[in-house]
Amino acid sequence: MKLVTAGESHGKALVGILEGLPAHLHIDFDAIDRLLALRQSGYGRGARQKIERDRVEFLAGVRAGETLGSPVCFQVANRDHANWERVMGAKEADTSLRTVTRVRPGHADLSGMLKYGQSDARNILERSSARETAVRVAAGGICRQLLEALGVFVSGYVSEVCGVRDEAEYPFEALERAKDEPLFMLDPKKQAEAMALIDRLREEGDTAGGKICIRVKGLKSGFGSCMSYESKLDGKLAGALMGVQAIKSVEVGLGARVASHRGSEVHDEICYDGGFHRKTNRAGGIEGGMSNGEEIALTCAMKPIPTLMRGLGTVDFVTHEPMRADNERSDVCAICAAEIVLESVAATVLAGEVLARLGGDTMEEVIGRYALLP
Ligand code: EPS
Repeated sequence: MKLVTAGESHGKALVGILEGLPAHLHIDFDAIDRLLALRQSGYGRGARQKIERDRVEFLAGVRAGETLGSPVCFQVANRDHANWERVMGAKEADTSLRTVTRVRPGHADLSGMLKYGQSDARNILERSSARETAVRVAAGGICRQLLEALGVFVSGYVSEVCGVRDEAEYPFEALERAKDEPLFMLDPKKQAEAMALIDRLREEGDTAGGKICIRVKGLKSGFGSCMSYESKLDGKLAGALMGVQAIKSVEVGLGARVASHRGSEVHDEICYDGGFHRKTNRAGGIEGGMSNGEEIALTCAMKPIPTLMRGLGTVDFVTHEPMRADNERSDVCAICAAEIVLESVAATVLAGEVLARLGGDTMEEVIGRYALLP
């Protein structure tokens, strides 16, 4: 299965094409729209989210609510495009409008301009913008529905905002209620502290990142492979999750903590009770590059949004004069959006792994083959 996305932040729409889905996958359109709405939610977002009302629209590959086995094409419209038609028109555009030359530290602006021969960062930031993740959430929404038909569920929560940390461990069933919380945090005291911090940062023209825990329940063992380095499941997940805007690290299970503990404190002892299990899950459900049947546990770090309202020091791209970086408006913290995006990207990788291993032209074949796995 392959996902291609296209679209600029203030262009007409974001588009995705998913190729390789089996026929007869029932699509719950409302469930995808609920994920899109969740991606727009969260304490600390900026004014843009008041403009957008993201909805998925299918253009191809789905008929009467079911996939046909052909490539599935879908779009999420940019409502803000109505305000940007003169700037972003495909055939005619006034490129003297809304130019950005005071390149922003932490963004793709400067490296992108040098690489693509542009003198206006608009031509870079429109695509590097995290707005693109809306369509990856739509793709992930489709993939989650495939996984759910097999009994595989993806969830998660926010475990840190800019140093305000929740280190508690939660059972999978407790995670879903995070989506009812303003910062997707499960500890009310920590969440209140994080919200107060976001208020303070907004006043100071600053931004915050944080950490997100993603968990997957119900995936059988043997997805990914120990046989070649490219097929390791942890490598594929980490690569895809690092491909989400602003994600700077991905840890599996104990992650970086493995370095400071002895073997007996890191590895999970094996037992048998009618099936093989681990007594603990420090490996985060992946050993030797393969799922081991335990929950998959991933922790991702998001950097603070690089557009600061107070502007970091930079130089103008054209004049080379030192000045404060450009800003038009900015989120203070988009950790909830990132949480939904990371769940969606993990679901897309795992659905791809399931289809690569099992094949199947129809959902019935995929479900039947999955049921035969130990
Ligand atoms: C983004 C900048 C902001 C965010 C945007 C990502 O948009 P604008 O420049 O239009 O104010 O709101 O995110 C979204 C629009 C979204 O839907 O997530 C950036 O520079 O990455």
